[in-house]
Amino acid sequence: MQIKSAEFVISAAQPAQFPNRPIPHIVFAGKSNVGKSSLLNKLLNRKSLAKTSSTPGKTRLINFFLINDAFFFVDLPGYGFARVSKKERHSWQDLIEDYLTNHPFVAQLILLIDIRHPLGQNDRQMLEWLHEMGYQFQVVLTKADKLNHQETQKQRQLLASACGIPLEHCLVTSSEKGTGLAPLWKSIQEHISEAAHLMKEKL
Ligand SMILES: Nc1nc2c(ncn2[C@@H]2O[C@H](COP(=O)(O)OP(=O)(O)OP(=O)(O)O)[C@@H](O)[C@H]2O)c(=O)[nH]1
Ligand SMILES: [Mg+2]
Repeated sequence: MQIKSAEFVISAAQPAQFPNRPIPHIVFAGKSNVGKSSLLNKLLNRKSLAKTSSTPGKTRLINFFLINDAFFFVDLPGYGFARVSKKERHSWQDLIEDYLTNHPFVAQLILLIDIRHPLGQNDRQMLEWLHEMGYQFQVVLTKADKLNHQETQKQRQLLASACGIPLEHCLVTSSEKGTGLAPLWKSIQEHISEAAHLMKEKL
């Protein structure tokens, strides 16, 4: 995909701030520090459009980026971040749940999982919820540069099976090296086209 423009639109702290323009949303979700903001930047070939940090919990609001004036990339706060108060965690979980449950233009959710680790409890909950809701989602394993080829294959198999998805639906990426981006873009583009088509029919 050729990126002609990519701009930050808003950090939403409440549902009233979610953009309501009828164009597809591609959502990046996953554990805190898994590499959501980094992958989003890498896909857009922008160094620091989304803020990244080695300290978990960098993204605390729902950040919307408008791409090519045609679709949104949505950077969610990571789950499982321990160093915030229960109250703050609940408020942002409510915000995410509200967004994912009620927003009519979410075309695809990209669920990021660190390739080095087994699924966490939060990942399992998210997967269960996605299956239950019949959500369109794509699993992406991150930080593949940290493993060798053999370990990568092994982890991919284990994690695809733990997620209950076929191996070929479990993509492997590294934002550090810029690998695995083409198949991910292909998947994103398919969902954008499909969603844009459905939206046109509804309008
Ligand atoms: N080696 C390696 N490090 C990565 C990769 N992707 C991200 N990181 C590092 O992981 C850390 C977290 O990255 P972020 O992109 O900020 O993670 P996030 O999921 O947005 O985190 P929160 O906003 O806290 O939920 C940073 O130090 C990144 O440089 C990758 O592919 N390889
Ligand atoms: Mg982030």
